[in-house]
Amino acid sequence: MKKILVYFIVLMAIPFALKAQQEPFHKFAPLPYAYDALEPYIDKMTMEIHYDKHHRAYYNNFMAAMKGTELEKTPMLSIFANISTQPVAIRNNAGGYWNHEMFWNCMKPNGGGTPSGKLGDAITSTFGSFDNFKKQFAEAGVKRFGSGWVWLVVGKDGKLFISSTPNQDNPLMNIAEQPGTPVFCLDVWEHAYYLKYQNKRGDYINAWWNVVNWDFAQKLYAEALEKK
Ligand code: MN3
Repeated sequence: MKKILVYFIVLMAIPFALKAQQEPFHKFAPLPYAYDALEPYIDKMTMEIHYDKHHRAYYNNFMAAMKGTELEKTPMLSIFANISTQPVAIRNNAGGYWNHEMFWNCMKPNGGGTPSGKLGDAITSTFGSFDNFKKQFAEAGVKRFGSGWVWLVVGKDGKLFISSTPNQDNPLMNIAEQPGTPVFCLDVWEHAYYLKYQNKRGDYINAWWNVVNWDFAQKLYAEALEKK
């Protein structure tokens, strides 16, 4: 009787084992909220196209570019730490995939406000005030020539700084001019705002502060400090 029970359990487990095997190591995560959840600041159509077309294309191209290589089972942080050894298709699409997943989490419905706790304290002491931080962060976004990102980063010394990267690069990449651990980011590619804000990138950034997710940044900041 016991043997039959063991056989039964093993048989029941097979579909789960197969599913685990088929599931890719690098996953395409669902958007953490509805497409229209960030209205009126970020419009529904922009979110649909940004997530379901742009982000998905980066993911699919990343999957295709690494097919059959060890990257299929390599953690993103290791890929980024050695990105200089990879073809440009990996650099652009791994970056595009990972940066966007972070960006979705840096926003939430009914977001905004100011960060509290340790991150809030660190921002105030580093930049003088929260308003100064916002001003410098927005300036980095407006000044980024062409397409790219703005980041709030924890450096090797544990201190915060603002940086901007071109294209789909990020501060985790070993080719970054200012490397570190990002805790907060803003997409300033035109596809992130053009439908609603056209050429007015500054207006997009002003509106974006209303949907930022400081809880997420706070969590990443605590994790970054723990790793020191
Ligand atoms: Mn984008």
